[in-house]
Amino acid sequence: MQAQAPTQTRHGLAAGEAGRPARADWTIPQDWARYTATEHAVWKTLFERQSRLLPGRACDAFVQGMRDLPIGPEQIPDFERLSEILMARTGWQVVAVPGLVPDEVFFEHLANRRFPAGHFIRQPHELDYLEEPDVFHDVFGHVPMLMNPAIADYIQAYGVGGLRAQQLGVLDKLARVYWYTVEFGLVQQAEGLRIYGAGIASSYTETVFALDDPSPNRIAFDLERVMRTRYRIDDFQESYFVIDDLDQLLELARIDFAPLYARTQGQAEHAPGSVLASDRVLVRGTGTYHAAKNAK
Ligand code: HBI
Ligand code: FE
Repeated sequence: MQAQAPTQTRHGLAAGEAGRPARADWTIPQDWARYTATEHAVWKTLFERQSRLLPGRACDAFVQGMRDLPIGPEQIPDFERLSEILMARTGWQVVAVPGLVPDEVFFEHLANRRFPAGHFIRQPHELDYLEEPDVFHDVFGHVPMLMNPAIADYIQAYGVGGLRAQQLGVLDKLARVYWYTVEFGLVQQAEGLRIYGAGIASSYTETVFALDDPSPNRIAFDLERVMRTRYRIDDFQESYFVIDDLDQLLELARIDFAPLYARTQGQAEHAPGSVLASDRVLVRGTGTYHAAKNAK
């Protein structure tokens, strides 16, 4: 992904004012006092509809993290207050950025247990449409999971690994692992499949699609398989990959990916929706959602 300087007028800043990062690490002040009533109201709308949907769908760690953090319906959360709690629990901080930042800047933050969160919030007329991660996706979706020690270590390892993968020219492979875990991962709980991926947990429509719709496949997570699997950035996923428990991410954090990069480099890639003979398929999807779209 290539970061572009934001051009829209956001968070009360004049166009252009927000467009240029003042610091080399792209962080900016959150400027919490500058959020308008309208911006807090958008947060509230998103928070309330997502909170109705998530009981019985989000994993226990997400629910617990949300409970322990100062994240509520009334106001966009203050990053400094979040960081105080996170720091005590898992050593993470939340820092404000204007939107997408360059890959190496993103990895450098993660490697140092700083989570870059978009400081702006989407417009009231585009609640389900996002070009760049905003404060709702980043704080509601990602931050509760950072209270979990396994995810906390895993995301840091992704930052360290990202810098290395970039040098090796294999970032596309590693980015898929992040995509199908941190962003769109499902986890097996005693009661059934649950969401831990932030891209799902922060999306009203994908929360329902990922768990309740007959269309997508739910496949047991396999590292090499996922490294070879392309993903959709513009629509719901065709397959979701399921881990047995969050500690599986800790194992991933410890693995040396270098031999896997070498092995997968020459191998064919898999389309987002393909199901392989070697897959452990938990739910075979009907594929009807994407088939109907392709027919148009
Ligand atoms: N920047 N703010 C932000 N958030 C992201 O999730 C992000 C990013 N820059 C690059 C990036 N993600 C990805 O393309 C990398 O994970 C590969
Ligand atoms: Fe994200």
